[in-house]
Amino acid sequence: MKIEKIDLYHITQSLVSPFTTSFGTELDRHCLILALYADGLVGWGECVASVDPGYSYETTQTAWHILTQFLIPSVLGKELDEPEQVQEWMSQVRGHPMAKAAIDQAAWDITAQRDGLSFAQKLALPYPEGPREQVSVGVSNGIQPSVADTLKVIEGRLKEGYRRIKLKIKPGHDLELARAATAAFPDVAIMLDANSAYTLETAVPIFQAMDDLNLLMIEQPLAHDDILDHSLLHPQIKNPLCLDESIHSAHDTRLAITLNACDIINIKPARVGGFTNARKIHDLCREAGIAVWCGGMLETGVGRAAQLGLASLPGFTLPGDISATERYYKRDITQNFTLNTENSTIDVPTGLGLGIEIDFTQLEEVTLRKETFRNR
Ligand code: OSB
Ligand code: MG
Repeated sequence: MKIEKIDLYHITQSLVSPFTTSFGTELDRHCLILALYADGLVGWGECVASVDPGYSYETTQTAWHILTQFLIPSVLGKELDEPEQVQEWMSQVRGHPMAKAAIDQAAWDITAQRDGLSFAQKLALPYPEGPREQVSVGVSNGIQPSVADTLKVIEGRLKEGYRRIKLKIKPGHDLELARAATAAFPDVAIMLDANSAYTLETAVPIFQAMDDLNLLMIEQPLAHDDILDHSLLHPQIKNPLCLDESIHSAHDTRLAITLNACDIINIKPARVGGFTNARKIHDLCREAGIAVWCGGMLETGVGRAAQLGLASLPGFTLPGDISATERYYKRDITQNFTLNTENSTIDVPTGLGLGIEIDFTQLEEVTLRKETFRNR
């Protein structure tokens, strides 16, 4: 398939409620949406880099720059056979995984459509069991003003049907919160995400004090670029330790496994440059007995459909940060994804490719900037 044209949209949508983490608050969610045209088909990708470089160094603006100046020119006019090729074409650019993930996702989508497969089926081709039809999901909750407010939020989430609750924490909003939440909801799978807010010295006493709380896991307590200190923290605490920010590649994964730095890895397709790398990390973890789950970045329906495909692979044994559309947006740019409340799952799309319907009226409504690139 010859890649003839790419449309890039910078969009902004209001979140249903503000999302506060240890690195800041988001209310208006910006992202880039990419449409890749070849052989009469369109593949869709999402770049989830945020406005601020708080989660990673990438921002909406750096991603726009890297995509328009380097990545889009590196793929336009190329003959696309299989999606793995785009990683090779984009390899002249160091880093910038979120920008790369948008093209990578579109390449998986369009080749799945060509092959008459869903995104999940195409990703699952190497596994005899094939993709799951439903994916277990949880919900990630921002830091609230008080412990009492957090308990109220959890109660609301349980009413909505979620069976796994993630709470964002930061120094000063941690131990008391974890104790109160596990005491109030002893049968609920509760996990904490620190987004790199601690050092080894500050983490040891706080997380040791949580040893008897039976948490599902503690996610990324230490620095975004650290694996070594996580390996030193790991044997000192009882709750399972999960890495998010620290893992960008198969190489980082091998390092974490070799150093015994974690029990679990959160695989965010965006953070690892897309689905080719996400699947490699899944394979390495499966072989090493490291559980994985699919992380999120407050995706639109475009990204959510792809997350569901990834999380349908056999190694994804823990609930993902993939919530229903209504948890994020009033009106999305695709059809809504809804929670199956009887088992806290979302159905994996079964249509060709991502199986999404783009609402072009709404897409236009939320677009701040659009540019078209053609092969010439
Ligand atoms: O650390 O997992 C994270 C959102 C933005 C940046 C970082 C993170 C998150 C989430 C949201 O936790 C997960 C979701 O998309 O629901
Ligand atoms: Mg995280």
